[in-house]
Amino acid sequence: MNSNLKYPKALENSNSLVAKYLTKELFEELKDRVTINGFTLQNVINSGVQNIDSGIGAYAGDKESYEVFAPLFDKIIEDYHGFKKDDKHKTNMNPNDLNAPNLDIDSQFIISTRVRVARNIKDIPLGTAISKELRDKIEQDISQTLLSFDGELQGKYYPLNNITLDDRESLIKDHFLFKEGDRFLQSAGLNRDWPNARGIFHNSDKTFLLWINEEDQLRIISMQQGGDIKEVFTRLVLAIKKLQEKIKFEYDKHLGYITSCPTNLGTAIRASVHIKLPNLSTKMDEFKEIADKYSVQIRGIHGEHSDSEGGVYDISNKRRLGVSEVECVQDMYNGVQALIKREKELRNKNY
Ligand code: ADP
Ligand code: DAR
Repeated sequence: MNSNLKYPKALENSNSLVAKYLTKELFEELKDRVTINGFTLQNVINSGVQNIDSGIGAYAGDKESYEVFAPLFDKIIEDYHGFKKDDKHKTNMNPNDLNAPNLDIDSQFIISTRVRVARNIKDIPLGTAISKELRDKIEQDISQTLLSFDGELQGKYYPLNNITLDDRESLIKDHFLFKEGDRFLQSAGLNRDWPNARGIFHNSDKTFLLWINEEDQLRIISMQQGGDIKEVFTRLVLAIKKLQEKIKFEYDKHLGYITSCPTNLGTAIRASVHIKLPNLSTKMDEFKEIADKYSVQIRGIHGEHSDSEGGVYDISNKRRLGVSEVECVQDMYNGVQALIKREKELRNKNY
């Protein structure tokens, strides 16, 4: 029993989805619940309580968290994804179903393209609740599996412990490596024992990369310079299929691929381009209007909570649950196509 647990007053000053939906009544209903891995309501909301500027404020400790704390998570999921309790997720990773001829053959606008998915290992607690021993085992098992990859996917695993600070900073600057977990991840328990059992695998061209034990246990990444979105997606699907031959991922027929943060549920995919839009970025209202119309997000070039640099923006799909992987990548493609069309019109008008 956790009867001495009191409703966190900090939430009264927050605009997060946890603050919005965790009423005092719901808090009383959920405060004594705990998952099979010992994850409590306090664990679920700690990030949102410690960081009142959170957008969401909640993390799951395991697949069961989404069932045990469903009265809270279901509301967060419906608000963020527009996905209701009885809705069904779907999947389609067939690149042939993606209609995406290269939008920028002469590289006037798109600097680089990246498509990533998050995955977690079936029947293992998420990074928020995992033990050091199990996290170490995940690193060993996944890096061992990757050693068998050949052809374009052949590469090398670099444990974070063995990467010098200079090399880490250079890999982060060049967008290949994750930044050290921010305060949101810290409060969610995702930075425990950092940097042990964290690392990056990549091929010699750094077009196929895999992060181990960051926010999720795997971040499977395909990326390259230029705007050939279909080629990037095709490589990602090849890597996912190869990994699935050896590893079982946590999946739910309603929520799709299970992730520590509810914003990544479903396909757990982010398809993005880094793009130069010097004219459209002087008309941010119009820029945002086009982005909203095509369900794409405008972000800075170092991902979450970062700023645009040199007029370069990160444009990525907003939808990822209740839609297929092909639909998410198509969303991004269609949004980028509309942004480039408008950029060209404004550029021609200015000449
Ligand atoms: P997540 O995959 O968790 O959403 P972010 O979007 O925050 O991660 O990006 C993680 C890293 O990948 C950041 O350093 C970001 O700069 C880099 N990145 C994202 N999209 C691209 C892209 N299209 N080209 C190059 N780097 C990218
Ligand atoms: N910063 C946390 C998580 C938002 C989604 N981003 C992730 N999962 N990286 C928040 O609640 O704002």
